[in-house]
Amino acid sequence: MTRPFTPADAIRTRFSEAMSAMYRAEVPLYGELLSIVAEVNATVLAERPDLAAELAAADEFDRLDVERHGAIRLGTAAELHMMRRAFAVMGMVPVGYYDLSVAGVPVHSTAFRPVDDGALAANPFRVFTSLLRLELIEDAGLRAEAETILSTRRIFTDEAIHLIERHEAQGGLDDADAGRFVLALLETFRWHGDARVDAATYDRLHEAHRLIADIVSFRGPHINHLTPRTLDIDAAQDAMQVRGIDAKAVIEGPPRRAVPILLRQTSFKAIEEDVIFPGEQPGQHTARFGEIEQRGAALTPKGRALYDRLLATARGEAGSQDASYADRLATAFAAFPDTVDALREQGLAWFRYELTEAGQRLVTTGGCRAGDIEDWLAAGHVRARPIVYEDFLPVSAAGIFQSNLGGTEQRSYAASAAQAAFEAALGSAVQDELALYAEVEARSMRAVREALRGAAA
Ligand code: OOG
Ligand code: NI
Repeated sequence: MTRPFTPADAIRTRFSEAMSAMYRAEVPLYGELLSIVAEVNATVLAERPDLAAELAAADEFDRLDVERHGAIRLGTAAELHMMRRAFAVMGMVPVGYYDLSVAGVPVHSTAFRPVDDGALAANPFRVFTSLLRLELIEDAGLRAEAETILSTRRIFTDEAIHLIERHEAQGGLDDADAGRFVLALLETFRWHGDARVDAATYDRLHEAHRLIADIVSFRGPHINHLTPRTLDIDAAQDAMQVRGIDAKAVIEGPPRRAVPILLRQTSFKAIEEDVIFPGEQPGQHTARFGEIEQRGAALTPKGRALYDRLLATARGEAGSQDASYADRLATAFAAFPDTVDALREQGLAWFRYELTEAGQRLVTTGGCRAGDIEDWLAAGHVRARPIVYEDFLPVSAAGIFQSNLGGTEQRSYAASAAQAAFEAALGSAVQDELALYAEVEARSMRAVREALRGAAA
């Protein structure tokens, strides 16, 4: 007799809820962020019923309250490999490659997330997962030491590994196993204040890069932040300041816009936490923080190139004192079209095409419709909705990393992207996020054409 398997979506939701509860207990300020975001979102939805309707139509309304991302930093290829297998149990696959060495952060990363429409609508929980690039530690002695320290730690419990293997062998987990898996995997993300290295070693790692100390010194890759999604990040940022939360000075990403694009993010500074080194020696460590994000339209390669260019313009003018960063950003982005129609007509964003009610009526009454998408859009039989961006931005991620590493230090690595090495460690290729958006758009166009041309037949 075979028992039914628990859907991956349900396991992912249970896990993200358990992680959120754990992080709330560990970092109470995160709980405050959640209430700020809940308040802001409720206000926005009350003031803008049109937005509520749009979100509902785009299958984004129900997921709003559960939507969040987290981040971890791993030390070895073997850890990343097992992490991929663990996330697979929850329907999360690696999407995208982010090289952060260019920003002075000695890691490269991917985002584990669901990719199917249904899974994204149920719960788009994502985990930004970084892998330390040991080869970027200059001091050969320290590099070898870090490698030895990491080689002896076990970040997964036996139970977690056992259930991952069972999931692979059976093709799923029953409900009891799914519950056990969630609890067992949660242990990997838990904070452990007792360092595995002595204070002197910690200091040397810290001197090489604060991030290296964070990754190498502890028993596991503690979750370092969780990020709820807000519908108005400026209001949420103000609310943080009103409550006296030490928020990052600038919001990363594009400026505020009528049609939000990509991703805007801000965070509160990492908290100082007590740690204990072997021999009961007390110390402090700073790594864990809270973040909020606002998501907008996914951009095509053309749109992304324009975004990158305008962002570089705003950032590059840092020397031109007079204007604030926010002003420079707003000025630069005046060149980015800000209506749904312009974004679509100029091929800057990805869209999902669907029948309007009039279009549906046409299909059911067997009416005939010649032409193609543009004609149907003009006739009001089809509508196009921007596809929400489900991924991350390397420049923003680097800004988030930096502001939570104390902010002052600036390293630079003469490194280049090493996607092949990352994928070898991962044990699979990462999915190309642009291909995923292109596929969603193409599929929606096909469905619309089939419906309307079928009606004509
Ligand atoms: C990850 C920082 C990146 C984001 O939202 O861009 C990130 C980290 O600090 O480990 O989470
Ligand atoms: Ni983040």
